[in-house]
Amino acid sequence: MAGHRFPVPRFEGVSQEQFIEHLYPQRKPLVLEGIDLGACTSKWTVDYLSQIGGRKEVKIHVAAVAQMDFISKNFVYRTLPFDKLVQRAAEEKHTEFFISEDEKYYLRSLGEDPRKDVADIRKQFPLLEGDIKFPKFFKEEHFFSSVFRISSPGLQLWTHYDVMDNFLIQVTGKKRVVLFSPRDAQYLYLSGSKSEVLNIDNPDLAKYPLFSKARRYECSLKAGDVLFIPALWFHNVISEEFGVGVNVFWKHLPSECYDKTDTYGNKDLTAASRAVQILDRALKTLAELPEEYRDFYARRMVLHIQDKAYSKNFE
Ligand SMILES: O=C(O)CCC(=O)C(=O)O
Repeated sequence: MAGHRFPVPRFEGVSQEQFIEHLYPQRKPLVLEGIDLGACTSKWTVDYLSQIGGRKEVKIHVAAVAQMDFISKNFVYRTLPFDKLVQRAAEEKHTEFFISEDEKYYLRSLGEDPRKDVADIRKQFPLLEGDIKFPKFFKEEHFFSSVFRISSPGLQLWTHYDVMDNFLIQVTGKKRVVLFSPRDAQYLYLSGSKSEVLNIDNPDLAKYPLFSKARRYECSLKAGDVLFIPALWFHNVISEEFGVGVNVFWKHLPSECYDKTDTYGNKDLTAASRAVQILDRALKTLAELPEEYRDFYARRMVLHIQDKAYSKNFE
């Protein structure tokens, strides 16, 4: 496939100061190796997680295919006790299943009441808390959530962005992550925060011709790696093996910028949502014009937005 590919840079043994002073301000994805994550990377086997994680019910995504699609919803939500989920996600073929014997599972853990509470594995899985240390590269008071990500081998999660900074901790298993810059949003065929292009390795270029212009930043994560995903960077995740990850979101902007009802870390900032609503009203007003005039004023508005709101500080 044409297009530019870049490896995500890897850094070993980075100190808190190096990260905060030098790496973080660049606001680009990077992989940190050799961070002290506690005993989880060796302890969190299928047997251990099943025993210690307990029988708490978790809501999971179940799909007959590996490529999960949030837009067409080619998966169903089901509930399983946590221990069963771990066991089933670790096997290729299931004797007990919902749709098919080779169905795929994905857990994105939630808060107690997902409409009100954010996920924090330390609260929902207290017996596992002592096994994991989060990278101390942001202020504790900025912590937002910590989320279990448990997936079947082969599972691919759709390309999407979140609005908070994020450390994706790969605890066990291998994962390939492809990231796209927020500056390339115009090539990703977005529907809300998700890209319509599911098959990013072999895209249908007749349907999505601009996709080949999107710059791809790729990395492979192994147990113990931590991927920094800056807010707004699109990411697509392919689990090459059964794997357990935990991601930690934090708020790097003043708290009032974020939508108070956001328990997932993916609702647009309140000012962005307001601006989009105003734009929708402007578009309704433009629709009152005859086609020739609507087209002309729409082009002028695009130029005005580019002139006034685009930044030259990001590539
Ligand atoms: O690792 C995964 O399964 C998905 C990670 C992700 O989407 C995130 O950290 O925001």
